[in-house]
Amino acid sequence: YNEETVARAADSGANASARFRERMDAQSTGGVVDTERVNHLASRAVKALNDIVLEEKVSYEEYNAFKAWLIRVGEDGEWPLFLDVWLEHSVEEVANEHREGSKGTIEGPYYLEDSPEVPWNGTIPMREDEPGTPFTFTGQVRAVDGSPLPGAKLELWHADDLGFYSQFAPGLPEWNLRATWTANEDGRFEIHTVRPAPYQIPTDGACGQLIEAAGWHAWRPAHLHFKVHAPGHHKLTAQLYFPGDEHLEDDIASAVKPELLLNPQPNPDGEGEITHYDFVLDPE
Ligand code: MBD
Ligand code: FE
Repeated sequence: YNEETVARAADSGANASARFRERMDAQSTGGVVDTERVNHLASRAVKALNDIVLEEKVSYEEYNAFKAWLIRVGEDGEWPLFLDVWLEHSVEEVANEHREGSKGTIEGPYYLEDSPEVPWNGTIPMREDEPGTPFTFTGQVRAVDGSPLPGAKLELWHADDLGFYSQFAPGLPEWNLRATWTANEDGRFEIHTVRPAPYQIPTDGACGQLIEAAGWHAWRPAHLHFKVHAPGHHKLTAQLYFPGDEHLEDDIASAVKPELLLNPQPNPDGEGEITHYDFVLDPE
């Protein structure tokens, strides 16, 4: 897997920017935020930055370093990464504050639509010699009233055992560790994959430069990304985490919640580990 180790920030950033632009272009565009709201939010954002400069007595040296860094974020294609790591968690909090079903969390920069469909108990696309602990994930999709949701769709995407995502790092098959399951007539699913590794955001780009300059760290705990949806219900975007992970308490993306922890056990019927987790969807 040598090639993966040469994954570069500017490549994954360019991919993330291009994929995001494609998705936005496919949706209805233009005028989605009205003038009054843009005026209000943009004015507040500009004022917040000016307040920092005045209160902190920011120097020309600091201003120019900031300006150079912002330029580099764009050049490295790291706006999706920067925004999803340091801002999306608040947007998610606002969006889902009234949900009664399962807790969600941020989507992050590496989701792709239309991953390959597999049966309700299928195996995720992976390499023949895919490294990592075999991982079985069973559960049920239900409505808040407890009724099962047959035919619910579950999209799963996650990093490999080295922390790389297909289509954002070189040398991986196109749909590696990405798939869509359809729950059976009881709303149940049985997912077969491997455990992902903890994820380090690229250290060689603008975001890595900020982390280094500020003395922060670049780690997210190992996680499985899900989107779960069924007709008449709100789509749930979630991530699930593993107990004992070093970075549960200091996720750089602030996206861990206690409800999102799995409880994997040795699999009595097979290799590796097994875990159970149910998803409860809110009505639309
Ligand atoms: C990830 O894999 C991720 O999930 C988030 C939120 C940010 C950066 C990388
Ligand atoms: Fe991720």
